[in-house]
Amino acid sequence: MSRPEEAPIPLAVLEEFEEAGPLVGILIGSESDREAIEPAVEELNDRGISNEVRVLSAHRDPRAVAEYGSTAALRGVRVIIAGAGMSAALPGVVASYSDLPVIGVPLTSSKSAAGGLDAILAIVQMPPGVPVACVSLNGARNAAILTAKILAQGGGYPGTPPRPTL
Ligand code: RP5
Repeated sequence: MSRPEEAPIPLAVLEEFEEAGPLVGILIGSESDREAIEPAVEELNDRGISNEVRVLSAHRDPRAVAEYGSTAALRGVRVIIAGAGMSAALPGVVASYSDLPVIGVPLTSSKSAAGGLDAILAIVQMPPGVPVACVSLNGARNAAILTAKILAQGGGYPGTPPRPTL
């Protein structure tokens, strides 16, 4: 798959979307993950970085995850944060459909048999060729800070502090 900056996006494709997407897509595997991912939303909002939260389950609704991953870059999304608990396939699955950097957030779940270690292992053990970054357990805020650092490279984002001149 070619990267968006290498392949100009045909106008007809862009016209399919009603409006441009935000810079950051935040995915969670369940509505029960919403509270745990909220620190990422707050951190991005504090930094003035546009974002959206979507509840998409890699296991319960894989087609929707595929569609999101396949179209996110075309909508203008530049980083995807994906939080999930238990058998946390969401970050890896969305990464398999997108060339955007994906930051996984392993989350604890009251249903977890391993207190969150299951989610950590699911996210960090991606096969070679399909990288997913992984922050700490329930590290939603760190995921947002890492996202801001990624966005600050290259063109940056609105309000990015100027780079120091050496
Ligand atoms: C995972 O299973 C979700 O990310 C969530 O952390 C966990 C439990 O989901 P629910 O059964 O509460 O919807 O897929």
